[in-house]
Amino acid sequence: MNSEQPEEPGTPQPPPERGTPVGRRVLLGTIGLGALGVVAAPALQHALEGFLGAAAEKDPTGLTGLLPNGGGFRYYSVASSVPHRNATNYRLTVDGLVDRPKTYTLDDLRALPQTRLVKDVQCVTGWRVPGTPFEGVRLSRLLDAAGVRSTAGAVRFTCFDGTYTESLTLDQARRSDVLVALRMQDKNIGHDHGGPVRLYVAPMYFYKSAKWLSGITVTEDVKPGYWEDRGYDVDAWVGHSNGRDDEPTS
Ligand SMILES: Nc1nc2c(c(=O)[nH]1)N[C@H]1C(S)=C(S)[C@@H](COP(=O)(O)O)O[C@H]1N2
Ligand SMILES: [Mo]
Repeated sequence: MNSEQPEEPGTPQPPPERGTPVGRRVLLGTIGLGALGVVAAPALQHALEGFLGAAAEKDPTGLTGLLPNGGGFRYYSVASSVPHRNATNYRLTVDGLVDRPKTYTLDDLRALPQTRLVKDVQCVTGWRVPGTPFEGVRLSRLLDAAGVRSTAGAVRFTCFDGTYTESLTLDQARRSDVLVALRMQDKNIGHDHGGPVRLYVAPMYFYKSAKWLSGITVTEDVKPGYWEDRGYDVDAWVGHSNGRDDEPTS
């Protein structure tokens, strides 16, 4: 557990802009005190997420301690508490419109060929962490192993936090830069970052990269995920402004 990261955010809060500390005055000036106490518009809600957990411990106003952790990542969870899973009790199910549904253990996933990608991570709220390595099993490999039926058009992801969901079209899910990730920043993914296994959708905003991944269900159509139900784009392509968001050739 990284002590720099908040663990269980309660009320959401605004992130600093790209690693710049945001002072209390700026915060209040931007959104107004009233917005802190209620659930705001979806976009603001997301912009505000993941903040009070740590700050509240440090300051009763909940308005200080806005600094991102050293690596530039913020801790995000829409669930207030998430169970821990490890090599003993972690399971990933692949089911739905497939010929061979399967349940993987962590060791099963580790035994499969691993792909490593190093790209920028970008949250839709503006923060970015450049050149972050992710490593894991290509989602396309798990889909091929399951035998996707011809009627299928999409993939739905569920999480053992019991709340978060995401989805991709089948074409998106089959891209070579979409991983069922076991490692991030060249370490096994820790609990706070969605370990032991999270989705990593390299070319899309980071909200697509569902943490604590526990289910992959092949479906007919895309069913919008948690944030998408709250107003976010289902097709969450990151702008190509960094010139590094294209699909890798290898
Ligand atoms: N299960 C789950 N996955 C999630 C989220 C979440 O709240 N719950 N937040 C998303 C968002 S908005 C972002 S920016 C990233 C944050 O990942 P991190 O906590 O590793 O920085 O996770 C994404 N995946
Ligand atoms: Mo995000």
